[in-house]
Amino acid sequence: MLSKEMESALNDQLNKEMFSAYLYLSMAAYFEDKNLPGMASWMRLQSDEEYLHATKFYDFIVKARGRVKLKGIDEPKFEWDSPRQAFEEAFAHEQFITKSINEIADLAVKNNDHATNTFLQWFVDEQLEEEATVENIVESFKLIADQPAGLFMLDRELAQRNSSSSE
Ligand code: OFO
Repeated sequence: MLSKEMESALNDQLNKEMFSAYLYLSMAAYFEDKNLPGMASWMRLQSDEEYLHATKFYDFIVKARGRVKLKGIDEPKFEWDSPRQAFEEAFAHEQFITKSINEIADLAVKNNDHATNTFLQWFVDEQLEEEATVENIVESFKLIADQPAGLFMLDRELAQRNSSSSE
């Protein structure tokens, strides 16, 4: 059985994952508007992944006999100065999510809640991967330095992502 403190932290994280899905869907719409279909598709898949992350929290809370409490999702940003800025913000957001996951894992350790701590280890690994993936894209943006041909190539490259590339 989850402690009330743990239940609340897991529900908060569920909300953050839903916000991530919303944020990346908003970025996908931004890229659609900029005629960058590869980046739009990449972000759309990222949004789908975040929804899956949220439902992993949902399923765990139910399994651990806690109570899921859904909260309002903040309105995501609508406009970015450039495609590069959107990916830089996605990277910063992933760093924020990593910090949040680590804090819940710390809480689980402090409370001797081994089941929650074990559940969270999947997310600890996933965050390593997510940060590395988005950071690589940010590095590619730096290399192309706003050249249209480079942007076109990067868009084509990001279009290659498929839903099975990561969970
Ligand atoms: Fe759920 O990993 Fe990104 O936010």
